[in-house]
Amino acid sequence: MSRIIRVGGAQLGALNLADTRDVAVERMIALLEQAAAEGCNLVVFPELALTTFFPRWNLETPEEVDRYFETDMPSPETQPLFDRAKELGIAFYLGYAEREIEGGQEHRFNTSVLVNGDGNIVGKYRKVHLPGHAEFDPKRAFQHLEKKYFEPGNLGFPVWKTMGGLFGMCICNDRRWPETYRVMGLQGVEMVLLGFNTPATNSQRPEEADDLRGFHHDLSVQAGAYQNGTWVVAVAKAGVEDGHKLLGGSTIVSPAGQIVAKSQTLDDELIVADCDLDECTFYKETVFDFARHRRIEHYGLITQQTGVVRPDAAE
Ligand code: ING
Repeated sequence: MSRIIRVGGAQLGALNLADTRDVAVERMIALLEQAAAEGCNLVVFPELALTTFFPRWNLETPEEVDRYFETDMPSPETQPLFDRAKELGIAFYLGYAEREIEGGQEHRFNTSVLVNGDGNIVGKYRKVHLPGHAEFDPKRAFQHLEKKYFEPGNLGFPVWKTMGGLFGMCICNDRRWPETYRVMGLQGVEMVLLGFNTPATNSQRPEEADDLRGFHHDLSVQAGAYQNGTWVVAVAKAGVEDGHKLLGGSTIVSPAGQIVAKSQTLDDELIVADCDLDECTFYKETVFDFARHRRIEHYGLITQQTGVVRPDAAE
């Protein structure tokens, strides 16, 4: 028995400040058409796929910030994407900046939605791990102000039963934290979908080689996949946006932790893999049979404290 999902990773190349949402949507529909032609059932788009990676800029006024946010999803600009995906019967993951107004309160999240082949939103996720800093930092080569523009996600790490399997979502920096995958792994997740926008250089260590960034990306998603017996699909917004380079390396990883597809360019590029969800079962029933092997009586520190507490100096 096999439950094969043909997955398309729809990597986007650069979106500059001057690029409108219509440009982004047009390029995403072209990738969707290509995915349909290659028989994909599911397509994963990047994090913040509708605009340039704006957290690299120090935006001063709410009006400047809100230009990058969506108050509705689908919005008028993204409706054509939803319509075309429904016509093609293709499910998709889309990352975007969400502005929620509830009871007179405004909240801003770095969000993704999972849309099924009928065009219905079956799940929403809000990025939990926000990297970078909350105030303009003149010492950095460029800014990474996600802590200024977004609140930490408040939806946890849900897993949804859809498309004949168990699917979860996360976003970019989440993929570096083992807790992300393990919370979904404890819900039996079989495929984790994520988009990312990763600066190719380290704003605090410009001399860091950018292949190290690629190594850390692969390490994170391969470990997450293997240690939880799940597929991981990680898709970049890549390329040079207004002079700032974003990492490529969109990747599809099997439950064995092996990379089965990887992008080769920094442009719009579709990677495709046939992912058999039944490949998860062996790992979930042997080496990572959590019920048989985990010893939670020893894991308390993981949720009892946030930062490091070092033991007192030995007597
Ligand atoms: N970007 C980066 C990421 O986690 C980063 C930020 C890069 C943090 C490298 C630490 C090291 O891939 C986003 N958008 O989270």
